[in-house]
Amino acid sequence: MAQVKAKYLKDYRAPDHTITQVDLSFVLDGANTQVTAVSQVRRVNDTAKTLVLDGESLTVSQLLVNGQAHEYREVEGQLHLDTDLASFELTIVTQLDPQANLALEGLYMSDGAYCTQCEAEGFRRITYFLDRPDVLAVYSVRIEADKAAFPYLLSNGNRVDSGDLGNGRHFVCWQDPFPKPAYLFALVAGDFDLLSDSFTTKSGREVALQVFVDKGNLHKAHHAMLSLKKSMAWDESRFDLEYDLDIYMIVAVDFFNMGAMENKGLNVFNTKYVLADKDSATDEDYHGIESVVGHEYFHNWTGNRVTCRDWFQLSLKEGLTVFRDQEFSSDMGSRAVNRIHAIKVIKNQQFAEDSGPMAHAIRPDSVIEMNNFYTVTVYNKGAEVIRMMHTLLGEQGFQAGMKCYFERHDGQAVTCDDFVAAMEDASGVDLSQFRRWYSQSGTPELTILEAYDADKQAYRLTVSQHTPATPDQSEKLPLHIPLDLELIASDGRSLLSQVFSVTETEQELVFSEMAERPVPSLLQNFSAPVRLKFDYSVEQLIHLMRYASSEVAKWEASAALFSQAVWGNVEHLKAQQSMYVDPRLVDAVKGLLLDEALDKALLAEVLNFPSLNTLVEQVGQVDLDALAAAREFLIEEIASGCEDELVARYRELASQDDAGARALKNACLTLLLQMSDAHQVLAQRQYEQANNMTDSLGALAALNQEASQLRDSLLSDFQQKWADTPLVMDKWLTLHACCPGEDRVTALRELTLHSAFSFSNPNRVRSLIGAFAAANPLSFHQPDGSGYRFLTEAIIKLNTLNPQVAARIITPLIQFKKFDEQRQKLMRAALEEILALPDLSKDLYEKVSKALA
Ligand code: B3K
Ligand code: ZN
Repeated sequence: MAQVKAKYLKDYRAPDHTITQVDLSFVLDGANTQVTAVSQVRRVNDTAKTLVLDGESLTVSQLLVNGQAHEYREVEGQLHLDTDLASFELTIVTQLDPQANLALEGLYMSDGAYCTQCEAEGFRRITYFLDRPDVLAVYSVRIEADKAAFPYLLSNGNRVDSGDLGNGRHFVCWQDPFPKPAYLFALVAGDFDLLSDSFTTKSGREVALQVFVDKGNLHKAHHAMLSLKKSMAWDESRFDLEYDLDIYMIVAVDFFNMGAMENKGLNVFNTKYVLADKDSATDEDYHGIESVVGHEYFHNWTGNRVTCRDWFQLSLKEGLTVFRDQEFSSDMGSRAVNRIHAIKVIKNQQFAEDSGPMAHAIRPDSVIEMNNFYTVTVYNKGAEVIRMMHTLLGEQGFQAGMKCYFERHDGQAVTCDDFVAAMEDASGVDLSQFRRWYSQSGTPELTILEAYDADKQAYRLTVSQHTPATPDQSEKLPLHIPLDLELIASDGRSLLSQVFSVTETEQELVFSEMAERPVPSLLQNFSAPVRLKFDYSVEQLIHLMRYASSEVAKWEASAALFSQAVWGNVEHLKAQQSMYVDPRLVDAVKGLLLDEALDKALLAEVLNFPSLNTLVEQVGQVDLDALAAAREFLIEEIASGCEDELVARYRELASQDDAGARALKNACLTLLLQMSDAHQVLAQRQYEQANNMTDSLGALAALNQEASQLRDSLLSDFQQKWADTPLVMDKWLTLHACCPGEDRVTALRELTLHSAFSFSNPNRVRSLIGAFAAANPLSFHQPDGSGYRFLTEAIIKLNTLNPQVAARIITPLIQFKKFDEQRQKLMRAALEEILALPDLSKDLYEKVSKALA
């Protein structure tokens, strides 16, 4: 493969030239699309003699400097142009073929519409440019295309002109008054259904809101529109941030590499995060739409108005914006349940990333392919780092920090350090040690020991922190860890609730006047993204489930109780002893099922016992087969111990029409079906009577835990019903991908030929192949290696088709260190095969070479 070089944060240099204004003109004409870019270039480094522009897969047909032809060289995918002018106008005309662009980066076609994706470095596939986020220019855009096929021609900012050109062609001109980096540029041309609305900002400005969807889908756009209006209102009330243009557009496209993109004034979305009605979308889909619409909207301030100096600073906008979208969801719905979902992402996925070959800090030090760093670490751990600052500063201090950040940096491209400095200066809280969270990778372990001195009535916690070395970094320093804890008396009274700052390698917390040994609720609300090591007894955990003030702490206690019991049985299996379930555990679950006052969505979270992936994440090395057996045994025992209560609760919930009730009902159903086939009839009835997708899919998912005739027949009924709705067929593909069974791969290979599947659409690939590798660990890790083979074949195909998607779905294959020797050998062999590909993409090269290093 071609030489690949890593880029380093330490090598950052301000640009020699900048571009202040660019006028783009697109003549959209299938394979012969022409782009003219007229840039006003200014030299910022007086000694610079060469302008170096980025470009990829472009054909230049003309290049002028101040209207005169000028010499240039193409050097390793860049364009070099010698000049010592202090400022000049640069005109470049390029040709490109959007139809041939299957990587879905730059200008490409999605189902007959033109659209763009420029973040991180896609603009260089549109024209030669200073494609770096610290070059901010004012854009004007003219788009010309066939009028019948492309009645809507959209770009950033405000529409300033339009007209007919004869020959059935027309044009539209756009102007974006806000200077922006190239990654926020967008263009869309196509024929859509349009949902229009408006929002009046708090200062009284009227903003036109438009959601564009594929023809025939207008009725599915309302939830996205409602979510947008809620987001706009929320950002005003909670963050005092108002929208700044006269129009906000969202376009939903079917071919998209990720969830959505925050281009200034013109968001492009994956249909998955726009389209919903209750027949075809689950409650979870509705929630996902609200959160992604919010996320992209919130970027308008955290990302667009203030952007990143360089891509190493990605968490500046992503961590902060995830934090903001999480807060939005929590203010709109259940704070506890939202927090639990966020915690699960960290514990299941981020901890896995941090203990694998791709471990990196939330501000990475080196990058080969930037697209590989849109990770759970940068996004979700990044959001936890922001949340910790929020915890340390409080809402008021944090908001003062935000205000200071915008006052200092509006219109600039800045660093994570600039953000922390604003927080620090506005609040007076010293964050110097805290900054290490930005540069240090790996998951800290927080070990806590307790001691009680009855004579002195003193309770002591000894807290120590240690971050294991990661492949990218051997030395680790102590971090500033906010430790939120509650002490609870034996009668359930809360004795103390407080956030402590842990800053030393080891430190002690002593609590006096403790008449008895309290039960500690540690790391409440997951106050830091660390692994907590505390040797809880069964009684202590049950006490927390009953009395902890925080609902999240109750859930944490239940999950810990369950995990401990599973690991206990894994030991029994190893010692060839029979497995065992503590009756107190069954009683605790029964107690929760009988507690009508408990929030239903929260109880559903408790009953969705830790998944195999969650459990795998808790240890360094795993015997997957023993773990799966122990987990299944425990669930079956709990379910049979609570069978009557589960059935009663299920029946009572059947007629209730709210998301919490549906979540709990489906959790009960899943447990009942795992316990016995006799309950299949409940699932069948639920499927047949369902008037919404959450109920239909809940029934299918519960049945999908085991092969059965009923499962097969309902799945084929589902397929017939939804054959014409790709987003629902994705759910069908995922059900197939996640069904257990030794010969899953044969069935899945056949499904890759099914008309519902296509390698060129990322949603289809993620739903079938991605879901199989990430969410069906037992089939993926079949000892014969068939799961690895299947994934590898798909990756080899995607390497040339869509490298970004290939590099995303490879994740479970590079995290092989936890598995036994035989499996590791097979996984490594698969990776060797990929590494040897003659045309290996940078995206895959970076991940595979690190995994094999
Ligand atoms: N900023 C985009 C992600 C771009 C991914 C590029 N590979 C979406 C978001 O985080 O809002
Ligand atoms: Zn984002």
